[in-house]
Amino acid sequence: MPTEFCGLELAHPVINASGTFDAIAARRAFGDALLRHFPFSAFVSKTVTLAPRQGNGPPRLWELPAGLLNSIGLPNRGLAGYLEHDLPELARLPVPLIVNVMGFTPAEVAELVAAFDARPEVSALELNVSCPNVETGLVMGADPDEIAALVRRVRPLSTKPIVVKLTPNASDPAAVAAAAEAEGADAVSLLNTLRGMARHPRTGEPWLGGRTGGVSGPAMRATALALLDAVAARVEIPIAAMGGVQSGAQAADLLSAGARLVAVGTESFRDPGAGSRVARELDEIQSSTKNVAQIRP
Ligand code: RRO
Repeated sequence: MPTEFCGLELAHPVINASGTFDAIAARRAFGDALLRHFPFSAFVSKTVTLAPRQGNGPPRLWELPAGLLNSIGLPNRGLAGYLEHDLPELARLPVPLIVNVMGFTPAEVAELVAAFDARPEVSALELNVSCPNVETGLVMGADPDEIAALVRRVRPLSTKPIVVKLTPNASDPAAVAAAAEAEGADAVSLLNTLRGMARHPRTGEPWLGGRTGGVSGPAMRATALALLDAVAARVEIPIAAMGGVQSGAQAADLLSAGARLVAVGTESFRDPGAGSRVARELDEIQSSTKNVAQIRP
């Protein structure tokens, strides 16, 4: 199932959702077998910020009946630490590397985009815009004008494909996607997590150290399909879709709703090989659909 995405030639349409698969830890756990059987056709790194971050205090997770609530809070080494420690390891993966970046002002995003433009190990950039612009107080990915201004600013700084990751915590994410496309984004990905909360079962206080978190997993499947349907009607650039995918059939739903790629996220926490399994099941579905089409055109 070779698939083209923003000029990248991928072996199949299944990638990972940012922050849901730690390829460096997986390499330590599984050794070179990980490289021989890498579950995804491209690897999206966890979010990198300019400065190092500790992340949120515990607890960071809460299990839901059909998914996960997380409030990890972007722990990462920061740009310099990522370039020194993470990038050399991720460059050894057998698939193209897409680096996910987040800044708290457009200037910070610009600095990150320019820094990664200079790195040949990086095939594309994904902008995580699910955070407030500290200058305007608006969540960048929730407002079409904020996104337009951001993409206009960073687009000239990189020749690499730029993917804008949409948040469902917006009144009109399809308008955000259209604004990103108009300013030169090469693709959009959707969706980031939906804001949610859990209360401590005994004290009634907020459970998560970060107070609120983001819902992912099967609970998000219907939301992802509806959002994808709306975005696919508004943009022509390719879409990488995700939201609770656990099987090839669910990946096929996203492809038929207009996605070019499908990302596996929360399912990888349960089964680190989920990406390979979903790709295999998807291949079987696509082959049998083609056979049926040949019998009954
Ligand atoms: O680190 C997080 O808590 C986090 C991020 Br940056 C994100 O984009 N989405 C999410 O669900 N959690």
